[in-house]
Amino acid sequence: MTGGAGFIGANFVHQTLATRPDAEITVLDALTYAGNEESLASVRDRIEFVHGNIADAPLVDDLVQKSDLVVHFAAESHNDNSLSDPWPFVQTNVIGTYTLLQAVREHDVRYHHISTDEVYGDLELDDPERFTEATPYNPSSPYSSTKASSDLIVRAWTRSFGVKATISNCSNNYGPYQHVEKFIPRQITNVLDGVRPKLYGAGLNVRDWIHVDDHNSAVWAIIDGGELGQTYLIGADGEANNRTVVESVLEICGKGKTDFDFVTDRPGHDMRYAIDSSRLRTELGWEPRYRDFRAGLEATVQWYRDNEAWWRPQKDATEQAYAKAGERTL
Ligand code: NAD
Ligand code: TDX
Repeated sequence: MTGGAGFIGANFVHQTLATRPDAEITVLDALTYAGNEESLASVRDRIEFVHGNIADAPLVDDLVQKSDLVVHFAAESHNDNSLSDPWPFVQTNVIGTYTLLQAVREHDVRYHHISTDEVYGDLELDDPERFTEATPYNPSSPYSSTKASSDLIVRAWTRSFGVKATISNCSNNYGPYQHVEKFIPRQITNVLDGVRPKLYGAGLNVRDWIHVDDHNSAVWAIIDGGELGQTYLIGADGEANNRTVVESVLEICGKGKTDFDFVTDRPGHDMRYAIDSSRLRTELGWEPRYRDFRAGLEATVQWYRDNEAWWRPQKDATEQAYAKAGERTL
């Protein structure tokens, strides 16, 4: 697998070792600013860790040759960073995925591609429709456009070269080991530091939250039972606007519900994402385990309270990057 030192990938390693003790896992990860070996420290002797880049074709070819399944999580994953500097997104998300596809094609290895609902663009707040597997691609940001590009490469390699691939497009994840640049960990750690949370624009943008363990159980359902060449949307009916999420974090931490600031909006900020995951549920029988977002959020706040040593080293640099990008209180 790729990207095992990142947020979702590290949780995938832990879940897989817990539920499939016979699995032999090799992690390929470049340990960018977003990768953290500490996330794998407790299982380090149960996996093979390779420090390397998914765009390194000879390395990828060698590792793929020795594998019977490739699950591709590695990516540049943060929209705000993609607005400051899109190049690493093209390099990793497009060229990196191309490199993996060439290797699985060469060695006829089963491949699962992890992607995002952001490839579909956004919805109006009052749109009765949600994203389905048939929704046309319409990405807004450098991040989502490079993820869309990677999905299209997978589809083309499947059709033209018979690569044995499936794709999943998931909504916003939350849970342990998420980098403090992302919305929920950023606000939790701000509140723990006595800093007011920061809402972009009017705070009305809606995200469809899913616990990372539910994302990963869906990935396994698709690997086990998904039809080759097909795409599955992953979501847990968790729509909430950003202001509601911040109010919940403040409440959980014993602060006033209005103790937040509005800051400069993200350029091109997608208004709403919403997933219809009927296909995954009816065809593969998958169901989320975390149905109570508030309870999942409470557990996540507790995880960041208990694991300051994990996130503290990234916190100052992350906030400095936001300040340098011009974020200011409205
Ligand atoms: P992350 O940024 O936390 O982790 C990315 C990992 O990939 C890091 O460990 C990093 O070191 C590694 N990486 C980056 N570039 C690399 C390269 N060139 N070679 C090797 N390793 C490299 O990301 P995440 O939030 O865990 O997302 C994982 C995947 O899930 C991504 O493909 C993302 O698009 C997708 N996704 C994320 C979400 C979400 O809410 N976070 C939702 C849907 C889909
Ligand atoms: O400080 C903040 N204040 C704020 O209001 C930050 C960091 C974000 N936001 C808003 C922007 C979004 O509406 O919160 C929402 C969530 O923001 P992010 O955590 O940056 O996530 P998003 O842009 O929605 O993308 C995420 O979900 C889809 C992941 O980062 C992607 O990797 C995934 O594909």
